[in-house]
Amino acid sequence: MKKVYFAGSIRGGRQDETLYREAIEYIKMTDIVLTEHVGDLSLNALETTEDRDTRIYLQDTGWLKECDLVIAECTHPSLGVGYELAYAEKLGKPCHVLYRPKESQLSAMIKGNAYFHVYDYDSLKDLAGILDDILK
Ligand code: 6IA
Repeated sequence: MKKVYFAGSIRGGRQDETLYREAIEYIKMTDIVLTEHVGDLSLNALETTEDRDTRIYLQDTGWLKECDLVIAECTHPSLGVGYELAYAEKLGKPCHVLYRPKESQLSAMIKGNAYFHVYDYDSLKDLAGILDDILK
């Protein structure tokens, strides 16, 4: 079983929360997701204390070192997800980026970087096939 770091917007906005959760549940049928909180409907993204944020940073960068691959949903832009992708690239982890071109334009810093495997899709129903390809 592969260890997957699933990245999705938290403080950048939770519009895609349900989709993240569905993707995470799908991945968990065959593999391990280190970052289940990204799809957690009870997450209060606005709550913050300095201590908690330090713990989150240390925990997430630890998981990036531990994971076998990163899957990032980037339709809804997030500073944290962009940072995680750059961090994972420096660690040499395979990075797979999902986004829906009808709803947003992917940053050139991601789309223009040949290191990232970018997958366009239309809706949730297309995700299973893409995730199967990534995880096989
Ligand atoms: O800038 P953003 O918040 O949108 O960044 C989202 C990315 O950063 C996600 O892919 C996460 O891996 C990571 N991240 C951001 N916030 C958290 C977090 N907050 N916990 C874990 N990872 C995070 C907990 C909030 C708390 C009130 C329960």
